[in-house]
Amino acid sequence: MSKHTNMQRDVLVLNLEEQLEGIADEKFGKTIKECTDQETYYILLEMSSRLMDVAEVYNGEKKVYYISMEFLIGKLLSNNLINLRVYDRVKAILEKNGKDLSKVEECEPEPSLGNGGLGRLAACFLDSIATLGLAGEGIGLNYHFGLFKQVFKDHLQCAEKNDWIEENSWLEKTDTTFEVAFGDKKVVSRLYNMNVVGYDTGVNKLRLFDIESVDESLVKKGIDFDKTKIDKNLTLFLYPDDSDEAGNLLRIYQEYFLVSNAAQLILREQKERQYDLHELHKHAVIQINDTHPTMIIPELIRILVEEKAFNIDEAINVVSKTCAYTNHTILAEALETWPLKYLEKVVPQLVPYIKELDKRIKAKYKNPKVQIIDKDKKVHMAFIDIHYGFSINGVAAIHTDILKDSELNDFYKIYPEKFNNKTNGITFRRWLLSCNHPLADFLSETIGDGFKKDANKLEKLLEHIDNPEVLDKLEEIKMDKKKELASYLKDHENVEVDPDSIFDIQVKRLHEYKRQQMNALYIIHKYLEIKGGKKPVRPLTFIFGAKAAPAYVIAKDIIHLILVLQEIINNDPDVNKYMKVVMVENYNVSYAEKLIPACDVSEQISLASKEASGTSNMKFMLNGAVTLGTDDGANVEIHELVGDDNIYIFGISADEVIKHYKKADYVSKDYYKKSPVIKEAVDFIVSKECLKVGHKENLERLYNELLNKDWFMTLIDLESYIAKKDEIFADYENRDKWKKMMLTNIAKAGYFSSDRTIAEYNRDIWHLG
Ligand code: NTF
Repeated sequence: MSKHTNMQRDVLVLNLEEQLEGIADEKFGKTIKECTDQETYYILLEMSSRLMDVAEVYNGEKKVYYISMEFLIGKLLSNNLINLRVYDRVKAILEKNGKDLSKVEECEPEPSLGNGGLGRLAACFLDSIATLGLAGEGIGLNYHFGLFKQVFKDHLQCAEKNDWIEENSWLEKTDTTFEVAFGDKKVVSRLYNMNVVGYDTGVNKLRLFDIESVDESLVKKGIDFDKTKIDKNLTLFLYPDDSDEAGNLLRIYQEYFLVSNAAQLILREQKERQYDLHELHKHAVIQINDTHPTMIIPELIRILVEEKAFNIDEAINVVSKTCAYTNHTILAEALETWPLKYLEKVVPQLVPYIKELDKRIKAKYKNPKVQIIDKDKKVHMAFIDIHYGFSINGVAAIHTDILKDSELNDFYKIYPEKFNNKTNGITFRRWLLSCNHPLADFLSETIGDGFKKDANKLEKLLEHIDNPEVLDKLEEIKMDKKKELASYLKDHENVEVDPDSIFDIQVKRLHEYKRQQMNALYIIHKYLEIKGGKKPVRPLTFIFGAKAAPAYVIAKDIIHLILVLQEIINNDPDVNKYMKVVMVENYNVSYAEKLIPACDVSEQISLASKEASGTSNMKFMLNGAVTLGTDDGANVEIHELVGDDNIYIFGISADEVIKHYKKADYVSKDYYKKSPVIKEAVDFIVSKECLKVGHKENLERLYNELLNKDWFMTLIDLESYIAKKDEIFADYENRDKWKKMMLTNIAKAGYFSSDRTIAEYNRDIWHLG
């Protein structure tokens, strides 16, 4: 930070109280004491932006552009105050004036500009890029409605629109506008900026593009809207329903809108700084977050050829040296393949370039599996990234190995040097300092606050593994967080849970591969056991948070089942003393911040090989939960770090799963027939009890799916899951052992700081100065 800006900041911070009073007076003609929580929120917004205005802006010779359709930033107030290093002072000043900062935080609307892990990762990365003092920015879209708001009616998920943009917000409208031309229409974009503050460092920007002509009145019932009116709906929603052609086309319009704006922004900056575009790769690196922004490659090539007088070879060469791709999944349905005819309609100007890129590959390689345009005239977006980018990374060690050895093996054989792993990470500012103040404070007292800048210092905690005071304090902090959550659940979900029970939590998008249905089958099993007279030693609380894609029928059926179980179990006087089920409504980042610190058992139970990494597993561990999981994604690395004694692993291995898929020999009914325990649990889905509360159609469909398809092999792992879960619950009673496991998990979580991940991206891919 330069001396000059440092001084300006010092002046502001020294007079923080005066500053705040000044803003209160200017804005509302009141003192802080007289302001409402809402007004206080606006005052803090203004104060933060003054502090950000005097912070350093990074501008190195080379910059990373992290392009993503999603930035799941969550609320920003608390995080920004922490990163600006004024949180404690602000809190104290508010307290003096009779205000509670956590109440003020509640006034902030949550921007839900992402679906789950992929979008949240992008937000963590921006925090770490700024914290490490790297020049970088995020480029995304300013959706008016984020991921839908989930409401439960009649035990079913309903989707409602989820707005967040207010007059006064972290968004700053700029004068930058670009023209974006599609095949059949043109729109004019508008750039909005959001500051991204690093922890005790400078500020970067998140660039969000919008169109002025968005018409929010297009939304009719729930989240239904006319998908064909592109000039009015382009940035209306995150992920339109893509189950039909109009939804798919809108998605391509959105993706091209993103990359066209990104390309114009990047090239404008190169021009302003008088860089030679032949050396683009020396000044810019573009990280393509999953395949969604892949069209940046043909778009840049097109602009260089058509507007900057490059010949095609030069253009391909420089763009290929500038773009890097991150793969976040091996699930076929998430790997985008667009019918060429869709691209011809939306972006005809790119089609000749995509064909040229494809032609060059076809000339070189006969293997149909590596060709960009396949025989059905579908364009494999990931293949563009792999052939015409310089780096491809997976997001956890096992995931990258699976990419190399099976999913993308044909490519790995061609370009072994391009493949690399970058195990995901999370920002400790949000997922510890902000969401768990008591734990962060206690850690500072015990091991010093070095861990805030260097997460590996958390390991120092291990020195205290035999210190009963430290262990008891960890337990006490956990208990306080459980009490807070219990009271929140009472107010918001109208469910009473016992803070003395074990909090077993599974929060993540609803997907069959993540196997919430397996957790539900365990709950049924436990319920039947209790009914049969076998009581657990300690009550159990099973908490879920999950949204299902509105077009994903079975996922919605699984939510239905969980809500039906919640109703039956919580109202059964024989059972509700011993167990409760809570499916929280509208799980989002803010909810995660309440659930994660209160968790005892972290459910990470995906079918091995299917969860690329997972990131909630890291957040739970950091907050002292113990993982119950399969050897999948980053669980594998957690397992290696904490050792067998501090994690509960079950289920078949990724290799076995892959073998089953190759041979297509998994028959779920065999497992059902073989095991009375499995049969009993599965049959309960269509039992009289369930049918009385729930809907026949949904429950029968789910039952049949499990019996006849079960694509993600729930039944193969169910028995070992039940056994492991019983074991972890029994071990919870060995309090000394459990507290030590908590401590070990916290101490070993340092590796999963996104600062480490970003340092690796920079070292191996970006090479920023
Ligand atoms: C997700 N991918 C993966 O499913 C998670 O395992 C991973 O932690 C996150 O990405 C972040 O890397 C997706 O959401 C997508 F879109 F690729 F399917």
